[in-house]
Amino acid sequence: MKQDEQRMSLSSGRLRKAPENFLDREGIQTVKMQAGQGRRDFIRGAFAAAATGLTASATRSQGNPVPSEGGDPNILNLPEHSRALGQGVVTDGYGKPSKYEANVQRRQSPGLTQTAQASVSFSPLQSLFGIVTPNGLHFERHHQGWWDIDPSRHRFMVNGLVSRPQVFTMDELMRLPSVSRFHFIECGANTAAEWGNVAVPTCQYTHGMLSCSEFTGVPLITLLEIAGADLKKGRFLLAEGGDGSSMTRTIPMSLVRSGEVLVAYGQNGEMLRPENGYPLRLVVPGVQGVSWIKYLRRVELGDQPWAAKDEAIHYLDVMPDGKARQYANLQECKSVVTTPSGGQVLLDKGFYNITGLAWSGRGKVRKVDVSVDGGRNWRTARLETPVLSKALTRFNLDWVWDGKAAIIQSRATDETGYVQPTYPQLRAVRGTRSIYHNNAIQSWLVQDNGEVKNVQLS
Ligand SMILES: Nc1nc2c(c(=O)[nH]1)N[C@H]1C(S)=C(S)[C@@H](COP(=O)(O)O)O[C@H]1N2
Ligand SMILES: [Mo]
Repeated sequence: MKQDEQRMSLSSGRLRKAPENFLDREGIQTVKMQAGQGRRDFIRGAFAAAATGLTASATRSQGNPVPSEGGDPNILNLPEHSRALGQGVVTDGYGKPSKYEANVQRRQSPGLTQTAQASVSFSPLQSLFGIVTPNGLHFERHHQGWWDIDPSRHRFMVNGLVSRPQVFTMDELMRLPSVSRFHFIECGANTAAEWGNVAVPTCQYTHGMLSCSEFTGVPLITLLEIAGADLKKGRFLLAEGGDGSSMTRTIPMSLVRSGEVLVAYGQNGEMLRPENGYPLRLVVPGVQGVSWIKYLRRVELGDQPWAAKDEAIHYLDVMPDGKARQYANLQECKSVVTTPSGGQVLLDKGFYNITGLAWSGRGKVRKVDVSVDGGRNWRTARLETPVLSKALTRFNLDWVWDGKAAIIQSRATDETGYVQPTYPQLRAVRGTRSIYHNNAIQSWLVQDNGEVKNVQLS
């Protein structure tokens, strides 16, 4: 109540949205010229170069857009759309976003990879609402490029420790009883660039290897049962993709037996997009993205982990003692404030809605605390419904910005009681040489001029 009154009495602050078109052609040119330097410097330099134009043009002017005399021409002069005939139905058989939203795009981080086929594009988290990622903005991670595979020719095989090896067509799979569930997918390398230091400017690039969809498909356990799987001896499953990357991953049967792992064809009410594995992908809730095999063509049931190339020598956690940890698959509890976030500009003092996303590979998010003073004081954010297991959870918190520098952080706790660590806490356990599984608390510095910067507190 008190907060609501406060909200009404204060004017609402305006926000310059994130720099969705952050890297213009010129910025990318500069980036290429800097490519001689070390990789991390290279990436950091790339963003710095691209950011120059941005900060210079940031203004805090403009008051209320309604002139004090004469009224608002946007109200007084009837616009064309109120006077003339609009466009007919099916102008576009498959609708697109408004042209005014053209800058909301998934984007590739300049200098991160040598080719566009073995690369990543990041979801524009700062521009999204709720918990669902629109299919066209789902992040992408390909090891050998993507394909649009003819579903009538796609086959899915189940073999190994089964008494009746099976080959399914898409038609056969889609006739079986299906389930639909919301889950996040996060690449194990999300936030990787930030392990040592601040590296990239916006939450699209720090946290955008993250998406959440309603997936539809058949529980893998159903297909194993059809194949007469030996569920006593069969303790590990190999999942294999059909693209040239020969992406193969070991999935523990404990995850499969619970019925959570899906052989999915649907994503947010339609078929998977080609970039996301059309016509078939594995959904492994709570587990890092690499195990969500796309273009899924085979699973084999076995009695031990396979030590495939993408688990024996890649996707390892380098620990402080120099040893590499294998099979750390779970995405621990994590959160990020998406507004205000890096690259945005607060144009006035006043009310702001702090909003962000929280998730845990172990189940539901129980609580999100938000600090605006770098972690000294915390307030509990509102969790918006639905709060689902192993799905993104949206949180919101009222905030009145007084125009002074502020450091905004979010700290999530999941239903197991696990609390998201600070960078010092994470580094104490994991060191600084890792790539994967960085779930540290993110800090955004709101400067007194309103510009928001990515920072790390030691
Ligand atoms: N067949 C195949 N499956 C794959 C990959 C791939 O390159 N080929 N990349 C993996 C990785 S590392 C991630 S993070 C996710 C990314 O899924 P997305 O592209 O739908 O976001 O797919 C995984 N499954
Ligand atoms: Mo990944």
